[in-house]
Amino acid sequence: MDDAQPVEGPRNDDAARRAPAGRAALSGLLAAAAGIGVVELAAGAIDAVPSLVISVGDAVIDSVPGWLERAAIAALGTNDKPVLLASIGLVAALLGAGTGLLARRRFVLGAVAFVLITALGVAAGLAAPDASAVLTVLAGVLGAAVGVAILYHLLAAAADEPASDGSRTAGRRNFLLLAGGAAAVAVVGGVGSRLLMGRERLTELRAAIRLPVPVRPAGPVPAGADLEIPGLTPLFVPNEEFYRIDTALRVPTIDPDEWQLEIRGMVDNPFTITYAELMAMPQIEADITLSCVSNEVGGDLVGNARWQGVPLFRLLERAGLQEGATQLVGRSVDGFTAGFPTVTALDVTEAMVAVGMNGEPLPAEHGFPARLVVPGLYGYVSATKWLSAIELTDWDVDGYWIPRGWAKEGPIKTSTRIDVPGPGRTITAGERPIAGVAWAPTRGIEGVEVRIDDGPWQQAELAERLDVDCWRQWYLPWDATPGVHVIAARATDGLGEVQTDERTPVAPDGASGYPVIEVVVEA
Ligand SMILES: Nc1nc2c(c(=O)[nH]1)N[C@H]1C(S)=C(S)[C@@H](COP(=O)(O)O)O[C@H]1N2
Ligand SMILES: [Mo]
Repeated sequence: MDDAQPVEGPRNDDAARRAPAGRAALSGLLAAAAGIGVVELAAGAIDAVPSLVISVGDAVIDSVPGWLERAAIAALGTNDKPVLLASIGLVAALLGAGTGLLARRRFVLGAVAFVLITALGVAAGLAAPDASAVLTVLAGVLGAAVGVAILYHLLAAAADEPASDGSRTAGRRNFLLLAGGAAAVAVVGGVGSRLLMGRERLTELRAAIRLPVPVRPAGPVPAGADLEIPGLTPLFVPNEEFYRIDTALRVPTIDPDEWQLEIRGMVDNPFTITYAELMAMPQIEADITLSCVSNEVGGDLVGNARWQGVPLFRLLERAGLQEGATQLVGRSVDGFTAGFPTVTALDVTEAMVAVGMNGEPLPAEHGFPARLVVPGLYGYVSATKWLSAIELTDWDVDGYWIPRGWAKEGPIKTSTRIDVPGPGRTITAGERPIAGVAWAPTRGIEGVEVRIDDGPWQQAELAERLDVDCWRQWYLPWDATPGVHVIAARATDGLGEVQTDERTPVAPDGASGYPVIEVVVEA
């Protein structure tokens, strides 16, 4: 600092105004980033402090109209979460920069704006399940204090930059040092919170679990049930590749020793069951294809897995259903709900509270420690992850997606998908199989027909049947001739119903129509 010109910094608004606008905006942005970093770190370290970034994201998801949420899932698929979080980061950066510019004019104004924006984040955080109000407010205060302090010193340093003797000044050096420090706080906070937020802990918790031997194991997989054609989706989709759809920006981290499942509502004997008790109950295994109602014709929001768990009807038996308990509503720790007819849980004996997926405890993303899996129903009405309660109600209660424009009932439509020829759909002429998967859970697949160009519908070869609840691979040998070909496929379910050619969009109850692809065959 120059001895001859003591700088008073932004306490003196004139001095603050001397900070160049670009520097002021950058100061605000960095102050915001550091403030967020501090709060996120607190959120990572303390369970009762929610991530404010994620809470704001949750608030956006909750308040966005149903059509927009649907459009986002349609456009972004499983990238919806990263895109939302990046947008929040961008808005925070812009707000921070604006705060910096405001503070340059009058520091108090900038400081007040900073505090108000933090307060909005805190307000969103207070809505999070298990948020401690006191700790969340304290974290917000801490973040705002750090941010405002950094803003103050950065502006002071920026204002001090042009040196009277034209040399690189202490101000510039201070600014760079402080800016680097603020950026470091932001990065450490962001990365640290990610690490602390339970990834490792969950891995440990899951590793400690041994799935009990099921009393009713799934049968052996018959030879020929998986055709193993290159490019064809495997019969069982590995857990890491299984599609994921949910409204949870932060995967709930649940300690199974603290987890409980409540069975309540219109039942004679409401009860609560612990994870250990659930694991001690007789379990079944079942191969079930799960599909999202947002799956477009030909889309990949569908997967098949071997699930393990306790049949729902056993739990309902113990609870004692009351007259009029026509709906079973699954409730998640994160507030998500999904409801379906109680009779389905009674009739479909594979409907279960699942604890295992493909021989492992449920992965965190797929509902650890327990979720519902109901063959034949789209996930949005049935497959509640991170399950906390099973509520028996009448039909008037609506699950999460119903008021957002989706049908009250969601049976999975008979569908097929062409996987081969694969991505790009360009192949060379010769013997090339056409292959795919078809599913109609609870009804099964009896046939798949393929049509090439204007030819007749031809019966495809079906893989061995594994179970009516899971998809079936199919293929048709094809002598591909050079040119552009149009290939269509349609399935017939176990009741003899041919998949409809009537095209409907995914909303409100699932896409219909059969897939038609274009293949370029090169000589
Ligand atoms: N808690 C919770 N469970 C949920 C959802 C959700 O948003 N939250 N989404 C449902 C939907 S729409 C689908 S399609 C399935 C997807 O399950 P998966 O992610 O394991 O494939 O989960 C269902 N269970
Ligand atoms: Mo879904």
